[in-house]
Amino acid sequence: LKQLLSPRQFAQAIGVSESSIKRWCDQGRVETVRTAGGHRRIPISAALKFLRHAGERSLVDPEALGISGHVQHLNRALDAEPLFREALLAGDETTARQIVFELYVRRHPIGKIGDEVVAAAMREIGDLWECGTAEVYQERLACEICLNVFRDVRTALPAVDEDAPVAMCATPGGDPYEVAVTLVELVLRESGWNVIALGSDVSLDALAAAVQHHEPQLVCLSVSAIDDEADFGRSVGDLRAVVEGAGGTLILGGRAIPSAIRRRLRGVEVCDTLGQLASRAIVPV
Ligand code: B12
Repeated sequence: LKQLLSPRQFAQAIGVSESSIKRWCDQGRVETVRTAGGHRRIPISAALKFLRHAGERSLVDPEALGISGHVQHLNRALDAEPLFREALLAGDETTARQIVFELYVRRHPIGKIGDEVVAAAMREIGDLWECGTAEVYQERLACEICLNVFRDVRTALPAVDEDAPVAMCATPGGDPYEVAVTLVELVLRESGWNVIALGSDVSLDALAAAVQHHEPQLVCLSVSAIDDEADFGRSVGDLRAVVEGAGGTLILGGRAIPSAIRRRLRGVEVCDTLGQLASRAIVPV
């Protein structure tokens, strides 16, 4: 991706005249910085924000933004999964980033990108590792690439309102799975929550303390690994009491939640996918 665009490059990308872009820059419709010589430049994050959020304009020439070549015609998120997986396995962060941003500017919700592209690709990579076709380092590199790309997506999201309600997310103690919880963070940010992201491997006691301090209206726990199911069930029950006591709702999700464990979590809300989370986690007005 190019980091700074000239008005001409951005005009080419979205198929309007350069003078329209300059006008929008001056009206503040497109965030603009100035070079030392006084020329307008549009940060890539501002260009992506505009494309994704400013109504009817769409990307007609991705190459003008540095989104190029083979990922140019991805209209369905599912088409992107094999390309994304290949990029991860090859350690090709540039292509992985281009794919995610291509989908992002085509207005695919982050939850959908997470469910249909990232999780699907990582599941395949896990299977390849299990049967000895992929090396451990490829799996680790794939995670790092995802996390780097997500960091860039976060900077492209519009700023949340200062008075937006607070949501919190984490994985429980002993759960090292960062990719899923980072996607949860992005989905909540995209929905307009003011997110306090505590990351991975947070003991439920530590999380309860954070809840008491910040009183979030929503707490999302991403659960990919559980040591002791009975113990986990009890701790989640305690956490739920703390969250509800502070006026919030607890939502659980993640690969380790299905079946057996659900029965121990009676009354705790569970979502299976990020898409479900996005429709459930509407910011209260
Ligand atoms: C990456 C990875 C790791 C990395 C994680 C690194 C990191 N920084 O995150 C590391 C190296 C830590 C790791 C370790 C291990 N792993 Co591992 N790992 C994976 C892998 C390849 C991808 C996981 C991932 O990030 N997926 C991407 C996310 C986005 O997808 P997701 O988890 O499916 O999440 C989706 C939903 O569950 C949901 N969701 C998730 N959280 C939430 C939360 C909310 C609120 C909501 C609404 C929804 C939601 O939305 C997501 C998008 O759809 C999986 C393969 C797989 N099938 O998942 C194996 C896999 C899970 N690992 C496996 C194994 C065996 C291990 C180890 C035991 C290996 C070892 N011998 O050391 C250890 C155990 C670690 C532990 N303490 O549990 C096995 C598990 C087998 C089993 N039946 O349990 C798998 C399935 C690989 C395989 N095919 O064999 N692993």
